Amino acid sequence: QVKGRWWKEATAYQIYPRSFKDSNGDGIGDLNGIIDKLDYLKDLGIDLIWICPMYPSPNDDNGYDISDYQGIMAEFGTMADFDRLLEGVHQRGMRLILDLVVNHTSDEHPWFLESRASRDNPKRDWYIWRDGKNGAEPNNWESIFSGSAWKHDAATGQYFMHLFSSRQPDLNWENHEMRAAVYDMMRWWLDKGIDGFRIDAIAHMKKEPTLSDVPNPDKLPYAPSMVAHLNYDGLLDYVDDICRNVFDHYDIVTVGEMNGLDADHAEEWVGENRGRLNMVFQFEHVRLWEPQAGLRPTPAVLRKIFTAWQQALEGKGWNALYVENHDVTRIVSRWGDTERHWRESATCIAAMYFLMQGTPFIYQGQEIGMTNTRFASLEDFDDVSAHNKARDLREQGMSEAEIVAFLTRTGRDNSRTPMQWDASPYAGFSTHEPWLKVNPNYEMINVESQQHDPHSVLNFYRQMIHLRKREPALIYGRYESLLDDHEQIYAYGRVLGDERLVVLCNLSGKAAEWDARALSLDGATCVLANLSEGQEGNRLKAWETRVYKHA
Ligand code: TEU
Ligand code: CA
Repeated sequence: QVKGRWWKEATAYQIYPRSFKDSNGDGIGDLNGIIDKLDYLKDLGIDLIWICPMYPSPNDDNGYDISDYQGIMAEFGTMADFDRLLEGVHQRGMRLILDLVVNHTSDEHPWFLESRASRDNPKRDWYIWRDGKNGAEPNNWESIFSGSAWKHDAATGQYFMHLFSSRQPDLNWENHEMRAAVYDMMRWWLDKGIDGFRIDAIAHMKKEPTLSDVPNPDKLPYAPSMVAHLNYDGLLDYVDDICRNVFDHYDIVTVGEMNGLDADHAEEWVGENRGRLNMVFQFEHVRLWEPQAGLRPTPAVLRKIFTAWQQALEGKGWNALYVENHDVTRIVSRWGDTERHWRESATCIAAMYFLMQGTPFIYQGQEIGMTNTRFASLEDFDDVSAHNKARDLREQGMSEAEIVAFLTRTGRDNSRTPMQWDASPYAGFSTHEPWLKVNPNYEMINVESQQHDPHSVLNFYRQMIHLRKREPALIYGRYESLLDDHEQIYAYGRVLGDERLVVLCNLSGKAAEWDARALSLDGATCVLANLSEGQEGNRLKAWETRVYKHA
């Protein structure tokens, strides 16, 4: 058993650089802004930082369309700034991982410019080019960002594949020269001394080899195509090749963004005896909330998913724990209650996911309970996928107001509004109007106002992080699901030797009781709570959470 690895004990923090902190007053977050906030992160208890892409990019998808893998986006700074950032992180005893986006590049990447130049260009096969079929696209696949997954290129008369935006052509992982170039790039960053990678969209790298049409029972213009490229058969061969050529030669941490994986197959990806990735961001709890449903998941649903992952990897592999990132709406708006129990629900959900076995990730702003924002019109949205979706919905006959309402509920821009540092104009993020509007609630929800309030969401996170650092059972202990049939309370234990901690979360707006015969806290001490009163007997108030220790 590989125990005691630094990344298992770490608490991780995700930075969306465009929205974190602007240091030079142009309304755009940057690397020097991150450097300015390293002490804040250290003080919070963060050990590991993941920064979303900060490479040169035309910003069709805010940096996830990379035009130079070995540079820094001019708006974010220079390579010298990056080197200072890395040094600043290491000086403080923290680590830094970067976003590795190799399912696709930007259409402005030199590789693609060459590839599109002519049919016989040596890099033609680095991307996925096909002839059209009967005057239309090569197949009926829908892009993840709406519309066709193919774009016609007039210069050579063929189509190229793009599973995301049309400015993000997919790399052809069947091509070994392309792989070798990508591996050189990975080594270049690792040799610079970064501590690992979060691997973007890894689930989509392998495509169904014949690129045939997918079933389209609803006769849509383009058919949902996940069956042909989400965790498709053979994907693990690509992963093995990356590991053998690059990852195996470094002492790093790797986290794959792995939609389409369930607990039953988790070990294949992160089983310690398989030697592949260290962790994956699984999607089962995130996909629960599909726009259409919009319903808060019950404890039973969450318990089922999380318990399956906890049990599948016990003693075999390691979980990445998260409830927010830059692709999903804010968790307190999604699962909590921002109207009546904002603080309580933000902290209750926090304790629920954070104290399981795995490395917890916090997305910027989550630690102060940032919420979804308001959008007055389509112009308030930045995200390319939101605009593509709007186009589709308009074609389906939806009104502008309905589209805005739909995107307000579901849009990724909700989690990309500038970080709320204080109550000054633009929330202390910048002195200039930011690239995306600040959430109007910044005067109420911000770091400064929570810093010295012992009951704030921020201080709950800080206490929770430090509790986890103190209690080995919260890191290495076995997870046990408790109160299995409870309709309001999600409860679990963490057991290591003689130590036992119990996490209780009332995920509802009503008081909840449990049967003391099913779970007794006799002799246990409360070590973390989100309400100062309460703590009486077998009863939790609305959205109350308490953590107990038996010793
Ligand atoms: O997201 C990709 C992603 O979430 C897919 O893997 C997922 O299967 C799909 O969205 C299901 O709805 C990453 C980044 O996190 C995101 O910000 C980028 O826009 C995207 O890749 C393209 O690079
Ligand atoms: Ca700036």
